[in-house]
Amino acid sequence: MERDFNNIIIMKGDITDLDVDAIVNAANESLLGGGGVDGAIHAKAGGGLLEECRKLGGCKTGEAKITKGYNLKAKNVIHTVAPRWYDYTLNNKEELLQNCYVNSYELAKKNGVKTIAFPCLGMGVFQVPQEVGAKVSIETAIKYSKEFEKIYLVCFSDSDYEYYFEYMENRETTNIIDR
Ligand code: AR6
Repeated sequence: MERDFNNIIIMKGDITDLDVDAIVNAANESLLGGGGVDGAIHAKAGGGLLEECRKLGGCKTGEAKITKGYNLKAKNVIHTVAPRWYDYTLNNKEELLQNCYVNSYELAKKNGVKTIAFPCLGMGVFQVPQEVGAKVSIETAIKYSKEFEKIYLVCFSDSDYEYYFEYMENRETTNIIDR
C-alpha cells in the first residue's frame, strides 16, 4: 500500500524489505539493538551490523550514525535515537525529534545517498504522539525532497499510515506544490 506525493512516498510495510541506498533505524543510545524496528533491522542484517555498531561508541538523542546494510537489501543503515516522550526531564523533545530527521538527511547527503526510507521514529516504544511524529516526519521530508531521488516514509500500522496520508493530503492542498 503506498501513495506518492511527487518523490515522497507514504507507504505501509516492513522497512527491512526496501531496496534503497539507506534505511533509517529508530535505535537507542547503545546502538546495540533492541525491539521494534531496531530488532527487525538487526535480525535481517545479521551479525556484521552489530559488530560495526559496537565500534561506534553509541549515539546521543537526536544525532545519527551510518553503517553498511550487510544482509539487508538496503546498502546502508542510518541509526538515530528519538526522544523518549515520557521523559519529563527533557523539555525540547519536538526539536530533538526534528534533529533525528535533519541529521539523518544530512548524513545521507554526505554519503551519496539518493534514496532513503524512514520508519515512524519514536512512535513505538518511545511513545512520540502520532500528531507530532507525523508532522515532523512529513515537514522535514518536504524540506529535503529536492535533494533526494526518493524519500519513503514507512508506516507499520494502519493507523499511522492513515494519519500520515491525511496529514499530507490536507497539506498538499496548501503549499507542497510550490515548495
Ligand atoms: N518496519 C517499519 N516500521 C516498523 C517495523 C518494521 N519492520 N517494526 C516496527 N515498526 P519502535 P521507537 C514501527 O518502537 O519508538 C527499540 O527497542 C513501529 O510500529 O521500533 O523510536 C530501540 O532499541 C513504530 O511506528 O522505535 C529503542 O530502545 C516505529 O517503527 C526503542 O525501541 C518506531 O517504533 C526506540 O523506540
